[in-house]
Amino acid sequence: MSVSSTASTSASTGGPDLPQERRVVTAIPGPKSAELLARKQAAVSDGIGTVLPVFVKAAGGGVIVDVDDNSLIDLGAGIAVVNVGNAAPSVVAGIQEQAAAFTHTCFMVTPYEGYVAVAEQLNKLTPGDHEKKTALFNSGAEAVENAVKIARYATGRSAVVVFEHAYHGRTNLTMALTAKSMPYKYNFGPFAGEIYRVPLSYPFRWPTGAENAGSEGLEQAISKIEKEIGADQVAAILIEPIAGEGGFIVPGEGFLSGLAEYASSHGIVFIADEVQTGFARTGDMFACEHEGVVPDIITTAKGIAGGMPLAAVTGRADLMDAVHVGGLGGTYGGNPVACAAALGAMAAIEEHDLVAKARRIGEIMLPRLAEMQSRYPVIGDIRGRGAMIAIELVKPGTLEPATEQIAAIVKQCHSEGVLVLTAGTYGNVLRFLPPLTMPEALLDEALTILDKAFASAT
Ligand code: PLZ
Repeated sequence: MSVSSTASTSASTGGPDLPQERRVVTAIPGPKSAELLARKQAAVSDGIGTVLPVFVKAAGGGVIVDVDDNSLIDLGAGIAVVNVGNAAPSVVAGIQEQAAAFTHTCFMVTPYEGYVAVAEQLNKLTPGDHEKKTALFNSGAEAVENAVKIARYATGRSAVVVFEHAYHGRTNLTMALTAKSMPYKYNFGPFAGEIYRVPLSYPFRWPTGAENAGSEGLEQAISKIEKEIGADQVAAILIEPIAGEGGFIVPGEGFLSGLAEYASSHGIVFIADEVQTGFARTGDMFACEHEGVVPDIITTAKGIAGGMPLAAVTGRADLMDAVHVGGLGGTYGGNPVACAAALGAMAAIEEHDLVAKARRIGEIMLPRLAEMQSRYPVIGDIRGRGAMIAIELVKPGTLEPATEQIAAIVKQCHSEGVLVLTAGTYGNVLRFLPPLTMPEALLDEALTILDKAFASAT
């Protein structure tokens, strides 16, 4: 257990004014968290797992403070959600004002301006200058499901092409779209039909070398579509511009743009799932912008509303309007409080230039990790963009997952007050998703702790 130099303060409210320090004053988890964990185990379904069982009392800037008064450096942002920082002032103000006015009407019953304002913003901020429209939902999975519904309706076709290593959610249709069995799909079938999986360009693991992953990956994916489905049967090609849960796999250059071109020349709807990559995370407002790709439909959630549950489908107006009136919706979709939070979050991204902050985070992290790679051969690959960075751990000189080492490293980071997450089809990827409001000194300290964890684990 280590204790920071700064005196411990008892935080009751979060936000950016929370002392920005790492502070470990008890074992992790501490006694109060342990007590709550026992209650959780008695009351909450075992199906709901926990990465790090410290119970939170406040969070903001780059830290999470637990009920035992430990202050952890947050390299997860609630899985890429609080990009603007936890309890961001503009988000909190929006929520408070809206909640005091009204909390719900159901937009399909009696509409309100906030929903329309969010739609206008998304139509403006997402890639492409064409006419766009938006529909709002509650979760990423729900957005993806609706994007597929819209694409099928508009094309009159049923096949949906997805990729190896993909993650799109946990509902029945999105489980079918997701690649990995354990823990997402195992024993939960039968799954929805007309879903076809094709290879993903995965440079680190590409048999003929990373430099060929873009072009050869594209060739393989298209060949599979042509031979096994038939292009004119395909309603949509659905892809994460950077595969998130799959391990922050950045496809080789030309893969994404090639697929988008192929889709467009065959009347296939190209859907970019930017649920994890969106809202400044990758150093662009949306990850598709990096290669100048303009999707027909884009799904967003997570970073959209600073932590409130909200999701969106934004796309070409002709597609979004193809569905009959009343064909899309849901009781809570575009809840007014969530919409107010989203307007606050989008304002914060612009006001604090969080796109540039995300780039800066990448510029700090990548060279530090590269230097570590020269000392720790267990680091097989470093990848990602902006503030969406990961390292893949392998037995040195092989592609075999280094699963024991990753567990030891994560454990040590957690006990030293640095919250890190894992990912990857093989469970061997350490991923970093700091809030974009992370102070540089804290990021630096987190990397030093990580370095120490590698030293003792490898
Ligand atoms: N699409 C690209 O990353 C959610 C999953 C956490 P929901 N990723 C985090 C977990 O283990 O459940 C995600 C995503 C992409 C869709 C989703 C689904 O978003 O808001 O979790 O439904």
